[in-house]
Amino acid sequence: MDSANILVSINESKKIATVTLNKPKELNALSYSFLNEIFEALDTLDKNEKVNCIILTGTQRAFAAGADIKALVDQSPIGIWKMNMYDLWQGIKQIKKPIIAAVSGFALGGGCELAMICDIILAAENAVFGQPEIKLGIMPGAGGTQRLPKLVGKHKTMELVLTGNSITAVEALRIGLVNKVLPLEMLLHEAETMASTIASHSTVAVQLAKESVLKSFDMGLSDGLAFERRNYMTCFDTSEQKEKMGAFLKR
Ligand code: DAK
Repeated sequence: MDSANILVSINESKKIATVTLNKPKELNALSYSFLNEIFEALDTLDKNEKVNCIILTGTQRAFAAGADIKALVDQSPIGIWKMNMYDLWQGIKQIKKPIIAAVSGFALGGGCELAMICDIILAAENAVFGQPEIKLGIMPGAGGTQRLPKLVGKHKTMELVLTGNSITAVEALRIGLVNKVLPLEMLLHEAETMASTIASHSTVAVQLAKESVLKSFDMGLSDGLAFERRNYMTCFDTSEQKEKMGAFLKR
C-alpha cells in the first residue's frame, strides 16, 4: 500500500490514517496509474478495522494540479472511455470512512475535484482552488460541474468553470468550498485533531451518517428522509449505542 508516490501512515491509538500524495516534481498530477494508487490506498484503509477516519493530503506546493495533461493531450473520446478513469473516481466516492482533505498549494481541475469528493476540506493559507480545464479546451470531467454548484451555488460555479480562474483559500472559505483555513504549519495538526474526534465515535454510526449525508446529493427529500431513518435505526443495533447512552444516563 505504501509506495514512493503514496505515503501511508496509520496511528492505531487514534484510529486515523494519513495518505500523502507524493509526486512533488509533477505537482501530484493525476495520471491513471497515480489515481489508481490513490484509490487502492484508500480502499485498503477502508477495509482496515484499525482505521476509522482518513486524511488525504499532498505536498506543501500541491494537493494535486489536476489530471496529467501529458496523458490527455493526444487522447480520443474512445481512448478516454477505455482508460476507464470514471471507475476510479466512482471507487473513491464509495469509500465508507470519512476522508478529510488537507489541502496545501494547488488543488486544480481533477485536484479540486478530488478534494470535493472528500467529506471535509481543510485548507492551508497557501491553497489555491480552481477548475482551469476551460483554458485547455475541455471542461471538468470528474464532478466539477456537479459537485461545485451544490457546494457554492450556480453563479460561483459558472465563474470558476467558465473563466478557469483560481481562487485563494480565503475566498474558498468565503464561498463555502472549504471548512477552515489554517496556517500551513497547523494544517495537518488540525486535520489530525478533527480526524481523531471523528474516529473516536461509533464506527457504524459515523459511516452510516456519512452515507446518509451523501444520499442527500442524489435523492429527493422524501427518499432521503426514508434512507436516513433506516440508517438511524441501524445504529440501535450497535453495542456503542447501548454503552454511550447507558453511560450518559449513569453520569
Ligand atoms: N499535468 C502534467 N504536468 C503538470 C501538471 C498537470 N496537470 N501541472 C503541473 N505539471 C508539471 C509541469 O509541467 C512542470 O513539469 P516540468 O516542466 O518541471 O517537467 C511541473 O509540474 C511544475 O509545474 P510548473 O513549472 O508549471 O509550475 P508553476 O508554479 O509555474 O505553475 C501551475 C503551477 C499549477 C499553476 C501550473 O503547473 C498549471 O497551470 N498546471 C496545470 C493546471 C491545470 O490546468 N489543471 C487541470 C488539468 S485537466 C477525467 C476526469 C478528470 C479530469 C480528466 C479526465 N476522466 C474521468 C476521464 C481532469 C482534468 C484536469 O484536471
